[in-house]
Amino acid sequence: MSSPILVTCGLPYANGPCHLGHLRTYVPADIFVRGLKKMGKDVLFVCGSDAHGTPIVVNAEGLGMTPKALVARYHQHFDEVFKGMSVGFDFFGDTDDPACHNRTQEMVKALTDGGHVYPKEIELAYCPKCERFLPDRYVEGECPYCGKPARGDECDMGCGRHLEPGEIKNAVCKVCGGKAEYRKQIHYFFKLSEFKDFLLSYLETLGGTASARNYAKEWVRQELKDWCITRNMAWGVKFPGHDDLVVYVWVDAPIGYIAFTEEWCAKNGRDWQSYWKDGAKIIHFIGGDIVYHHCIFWPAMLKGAGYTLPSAVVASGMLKIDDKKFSKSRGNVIWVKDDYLEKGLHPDLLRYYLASYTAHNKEVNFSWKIFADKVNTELVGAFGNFLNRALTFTVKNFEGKVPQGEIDPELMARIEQTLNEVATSLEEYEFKKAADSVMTLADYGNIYFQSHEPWKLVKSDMAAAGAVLHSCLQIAKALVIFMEPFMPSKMQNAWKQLGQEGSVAEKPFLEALIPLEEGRILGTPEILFSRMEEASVKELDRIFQDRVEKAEFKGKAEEKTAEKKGEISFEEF
Ligand code: B3M
Ligand code: ZN
Repeated sequence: MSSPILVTCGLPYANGPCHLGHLRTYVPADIFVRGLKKMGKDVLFVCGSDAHGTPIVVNAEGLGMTPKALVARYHQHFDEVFKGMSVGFDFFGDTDDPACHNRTQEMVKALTDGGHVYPKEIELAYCPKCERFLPDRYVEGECPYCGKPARGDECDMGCGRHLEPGEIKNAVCKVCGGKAEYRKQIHYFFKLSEFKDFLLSYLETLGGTASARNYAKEWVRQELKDWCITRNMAWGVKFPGHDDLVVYVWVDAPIGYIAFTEEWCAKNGRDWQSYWKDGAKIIHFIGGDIVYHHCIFWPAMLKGAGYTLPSAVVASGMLKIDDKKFSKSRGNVIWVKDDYLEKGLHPDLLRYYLASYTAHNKEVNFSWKIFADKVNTELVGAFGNFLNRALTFTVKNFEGKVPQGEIDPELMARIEQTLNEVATSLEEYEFKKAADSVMTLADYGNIYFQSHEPWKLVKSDMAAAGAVLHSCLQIAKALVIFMEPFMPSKMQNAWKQLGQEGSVAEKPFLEALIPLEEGRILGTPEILFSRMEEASVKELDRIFQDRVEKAEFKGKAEEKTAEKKGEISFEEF
């Protein structure tokens, strides 16, 4: 087998439920991994909950829970939703696992020993009333660069910059709302500025989406400040030698990728170093908003500590709902569990939508109306229709067996062409292109069936009719194999209908070129995709619109109270 490939997905904060925006990254990554397996690659797919950081601590405090309990709750939630959506991680860990604590401390020590970390006194926001320092999201104020309202660690409503501790102006304590003061403290810094030349040449070789690479290059060319990697908190990974400090969450979060690999390897008799020390292919799938961390901080840390560098960073475009910016506080959100899975909707329909709507690095717009249109035209009208026609016709006219007769060589060539397109597109992270190629083959199948008029041939030339159906069923077989990465459970059902054994997930793409065995008994044809009726689309949309209206109402009321108190209102986190 070829050298191992590790695919990871950005770690969800175990802080709130899974929404459609999350799936924009996880579903294509899963499709990619399934595709690689079909190309015979040795691939490992890991992810886990991001357990640390101030958002979790602040939220847990607000809920009267420990951070650990909050993390456990959402860890389980994400695990269930991923399973429900057929996102099949080999390992789904948690950055509070001992493996992650150990690996983080080892790496921080290696960076320190290598002279890449130094202490420095800085002025930090401190709340005199709460008697504590205010790291990251504990503090809100103004962005020093653009003046917009910002959080302690990022200018989320303005210029989007990452903010270093102490940079925020007019700091206010998020817990008590009081004005913060600035106090001196020793913190530890990673000498990111030393990695400028390394990063500039590394980014030239980095694979994945061009948008991620170019964005990162721009930042590196402009400014590269040293990075404060410690925080005054109890929850997190202790900074070696300083029990009052933990490392910044963006240090241990990506180290989770290594820790999860170690945990999986320990259980499966593999050597984690073959992934992280010996130059395996490491591919990170992330949301477009965390490119900075994955293309700048992370490779510099890996380089400094002597680990394998990622070979690709694949950043997904954002998600809009009803053409409006995704926003939890504005109610412009679709919750995967409540609004989708628990409404009895099949995961594969949404997987198909997310992958085939547009290119991976572009913005996806979701609406229930478009969802229903895509299901009804593409899945019911084209794909499902072809499969069902080929199968029911054979069952009716050929005693439910694969008919005898030569498979049309032109059609076989067409299948081979699709195979090449699908494999190449997947390798280039062009998921829409891959899905479109499969759908084009389904259209070809429909036209082939229609133009060869087997319903006439069965009356005049049974042998010719047999050859047509054998050919059509061969297309059906290919379609099912090619579509499996996108719609795994629907395709498993179709595989059975074709009278095939085993799991279609385990069949390589090349199997599509093996002729269906004549005389093989087919399964019972079933409708694979059902139409989405207008009434149910309206009902789903009503639930969504109600939420938006409620949020608008609540937002207006809050704005009024904020105005009265003279406060600035912030988007929740
Ligand atoms: N937990 C989520 C985000 O910022 C964050 C990702 C960590 S990946 C190492 O999108
Ligand atoms: Zn700003």
